[in-house]
Amino acid sequence: MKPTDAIRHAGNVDAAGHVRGESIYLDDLPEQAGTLHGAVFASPIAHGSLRDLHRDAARAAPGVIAVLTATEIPGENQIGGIVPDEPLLAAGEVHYAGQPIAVVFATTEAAARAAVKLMTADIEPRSAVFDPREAARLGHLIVPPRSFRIGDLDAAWSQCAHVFEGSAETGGQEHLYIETQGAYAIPTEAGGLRIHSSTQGPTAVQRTAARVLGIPMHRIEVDVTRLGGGFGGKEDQATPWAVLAALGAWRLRRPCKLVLHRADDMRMTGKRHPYASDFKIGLAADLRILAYEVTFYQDAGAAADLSPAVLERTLFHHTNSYFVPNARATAYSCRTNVVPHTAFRGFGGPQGMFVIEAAIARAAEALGIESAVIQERNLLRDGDVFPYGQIAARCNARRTWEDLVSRFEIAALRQEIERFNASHATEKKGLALMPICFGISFTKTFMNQASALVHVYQDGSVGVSTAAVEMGQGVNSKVAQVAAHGLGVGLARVRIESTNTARVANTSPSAASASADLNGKATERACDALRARLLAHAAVMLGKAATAAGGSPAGAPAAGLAVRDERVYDGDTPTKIAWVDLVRAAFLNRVQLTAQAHYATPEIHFDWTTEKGHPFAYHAYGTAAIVARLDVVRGTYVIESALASHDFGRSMNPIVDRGQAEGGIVQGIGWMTMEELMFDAEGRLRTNALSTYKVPDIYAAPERLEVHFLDLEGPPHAILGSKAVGEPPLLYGIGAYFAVRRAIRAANPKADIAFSAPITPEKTLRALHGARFAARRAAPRPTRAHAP
Ligand code: MTE
Ligand code: LUZ
Ligand code: MOS
Repeated sequence: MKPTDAIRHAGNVDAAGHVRGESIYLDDLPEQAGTLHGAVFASPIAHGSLRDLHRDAARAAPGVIAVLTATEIPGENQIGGIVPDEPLLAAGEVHYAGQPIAVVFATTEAAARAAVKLMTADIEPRSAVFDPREAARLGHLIVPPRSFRIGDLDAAWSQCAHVFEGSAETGGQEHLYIETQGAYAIPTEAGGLRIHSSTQGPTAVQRTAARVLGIPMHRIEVDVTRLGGGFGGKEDQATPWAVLAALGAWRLRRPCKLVLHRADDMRMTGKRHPYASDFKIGLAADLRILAYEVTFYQDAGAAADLSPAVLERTLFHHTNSYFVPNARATAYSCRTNVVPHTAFRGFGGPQGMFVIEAAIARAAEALGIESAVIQERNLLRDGDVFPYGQIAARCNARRTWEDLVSRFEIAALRQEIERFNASHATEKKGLALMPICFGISFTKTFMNQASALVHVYQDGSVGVSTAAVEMGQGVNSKVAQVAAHGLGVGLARVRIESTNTARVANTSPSAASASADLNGKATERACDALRARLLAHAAVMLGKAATAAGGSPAGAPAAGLAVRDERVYDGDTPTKIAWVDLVRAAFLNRVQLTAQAHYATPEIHFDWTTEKGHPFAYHAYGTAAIVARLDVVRGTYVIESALASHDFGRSMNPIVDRGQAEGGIVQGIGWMTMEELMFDAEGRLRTNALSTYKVPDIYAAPERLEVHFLDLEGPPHAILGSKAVGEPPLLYGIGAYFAVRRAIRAANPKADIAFSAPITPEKTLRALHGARFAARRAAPRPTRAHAP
């Protein structure tokens, strides 16, 4: 059954609260009397031995209650989730500039921050590594390298008519969620703690706080109302700040709040992983890709964090939406002396996909053809096998490509660009097509579970708790829609509660674009159970069934009963029983009005010893066209248009999904074009403010941004047939790099352009007029820490 139009067009249920400024974020929580405020003292250098910490001046400063270091940790000084390699507070050694060493708690935030400025540390510097390739050479790896293989690569090269090699690199990316990291920890009775955290992963906060404090998880309740954005930056890295607040609350028995200022957030938290990669691609004479070999060097930073999982997704997506019969992908997670990098929308997928797009562009440029010819020739079809063994099913790669090309008249657009380029000397345009394919499910199978707790209150209103964290992506709207649809009531009856570990336990983070599917399916199940119980009682009320002892109706409800529009229907006929009357009567007859349900994605599995399996519930597909217009004199450019034909399945909320697609595209364009992290020679982040780190604003968004919804029947594991949409559209942004590259080559066909993103105007200018720049090199300037 399809959701009604009223439910489908609900939009974002949070919208009214947001625009009125009434939505509650962490920093809006009323503070309890006696609340202390924390500020963090961090390592000023990238690597060294911590000899001494001078905290007396800070301790004596006005308002300061305590300065806590590693020695004050009652449990384990360890926050590493996948690999136990990250202390909460540095002890003995520091491994990156910005690594927390101590936390000050004071009566006001200003006092805490002033006290931090009085602290110094004696650190004996040690040599630091900033380049992932160098780290790999030195053997500084987070985990052993992994390889995905398909076919017989070594034999395939000899069958190739064309073979091309090269390197490609992509930079990091700052999440720049509007709400910075923060938490508020409040002691509760009998040695408990309640932690309000701006986290995507409430259970990670609970588990880690318990570990660090040395107490059982049941003493800690984590509550999340909503986030002002996460984008992956709060999947794992909300945890340290929440645990520091918890440490303060635990030791000082007072409520403790810790909210990072923007500059601290930017220098102390991890970003998208920069990657350096080598590729080799082999094509048959008919341009089929026969062989592809790729090596990824992931800049993990100083600790594992989520890097091994991110690395894995790079491997899963290294062939993007192409069928490659013979491939070998090897990935190294390299330990460097920068902040540990973390999840960011796409989770390593974009880094992998950039490289095969670079390989295709290299081949196309050498062969003097459009990349699109090679791309189109190699798109996946149903029945093709991915390098990890899963068979492509319900594959819409070609469908989205063909729809894009016809709907947006790409052939005409191409001609128009050629005419423009022929008639303009100082402006050039470039077009890139960007097909995408993204696997939906956490790559760690066990993480694909969620649960829901649904109460129907005796007045007919409904409260839903799940593991899903709302961060602007609209998951609350979708879960509310599922409940309204499942119970046959209006959306206004449904309230989505905060995400709370005491109501819904053992949660996976809201991530991997899977929150609506996992939590929606759990909610659907809980509502199925409630509906069955209520309809069984309706059958009794209508004289269609008898009531068994104890108030529970005997047998299944009479077939044909349903709740629609808040009324019980018998077939197509409305009965006299309204939703509220049914609920009231069921309650008086002692029918349980609460249901809890668990959902675990069926069928998925993966064997990491063979690197084969069926890890994804399904894949999201789509194709975009990106057009860049370049000012040949200045090296500046605009992204003129971004047009996409995207497979949403049957979108359950087109307003939310369009927002996700548009936001993802712009965020992806930002990563590829203007967002550039710069570090100084000591590994300190120089771009730690909005004045130096540029993200796309409304002027940088494409002048024409159109997303077409391919309305196709969705796969069964997608909630209500509506495909996951959180991350995939970001991948379209990769096309921006290639569109600018095409425009540069239109101006200067001999331009020597590295496959190095972001392709900032500075790099563009150098590519356009490289020879002239080489002649008079500027004085040394800050470089990206990972630059080769
Ligand atoms: N959209 C908004 N507005 N804010 C966010 O923080 N995070 C993205 C995406 N869209 C994000 C967002 C990321 S990284 C993911 S994994 C998904 O939303 C998570 O939500 P979902 O699982 O409900 O799609
Ligand atoms: N997080 C995670 C993710 O732990 N596993 C994943 O597979 C994933 N994928 C995308 C985003 N976050
Ligand atoms: Mo998103 S990177 O899965 O939080």
